[in-house]
Amino acid sequence: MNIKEAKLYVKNELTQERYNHTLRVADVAVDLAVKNRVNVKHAELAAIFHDVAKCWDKEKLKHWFMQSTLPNDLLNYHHELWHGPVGALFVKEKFDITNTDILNAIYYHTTGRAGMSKLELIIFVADYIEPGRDIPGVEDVRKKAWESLQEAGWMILSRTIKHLITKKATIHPETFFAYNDFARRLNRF
Ligand code: DGI
Ligand code: FE
Ligand code: FE
Repeated sequence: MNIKEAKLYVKNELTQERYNHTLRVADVAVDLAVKNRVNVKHAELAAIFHDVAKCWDKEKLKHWFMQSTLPNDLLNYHHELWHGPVGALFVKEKFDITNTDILNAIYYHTTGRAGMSKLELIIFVADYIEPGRDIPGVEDVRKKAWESLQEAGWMILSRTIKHLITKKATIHPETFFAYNDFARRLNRF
């Protein structure tokens, strides 16, 4: 699967707006990969596919959970959390993408997890800071991302957790595990 074919495929799967977001995430991911000496092709491919299942309807996403070994506990959380795991399984089956780092970057791009690889973190950060994002305070995260991916990851997780609390939303355990992992790595006890 080359980059051109991947782009063409997701263009047909996504709305124009979501496709444009995907291209911006890919641009940022490539720059972060160069800076952090991560395989650029892997970063670009993971970025292009990260939201491949974003525009699927809830029933179709749910169906993928039911007929696979994806953990069913995710179905007890907001459906926003389903498109990463389903997308990872989808590209593995449809395009025979077997690189586990790429698959994990897609799988965990919404919740994060403890022990994220550099590639996983790049996709997680690029998704949050891409230039089309208009999240309050995103400018600080953008600046930090070029200094330290880990600090940027910590900032995103702490902001997302705060945001979810203000909305009285459930928070997936992986998000807390990711937060704690970064807090420990950054010596914040
Ligand atoms: O798919 P994108 O919009 O590009 O970005 P994303 O996959 O990071 O999804 C972001 C959404 O997911 C945002 O509305 C916040 C939500 N979210 C992230 N972590 C959690 C979460 N929602 C819940 N309920 N719990 C989480 O742990
Ligand atoms: Fe997403
Ligand atoms: Fe995204």
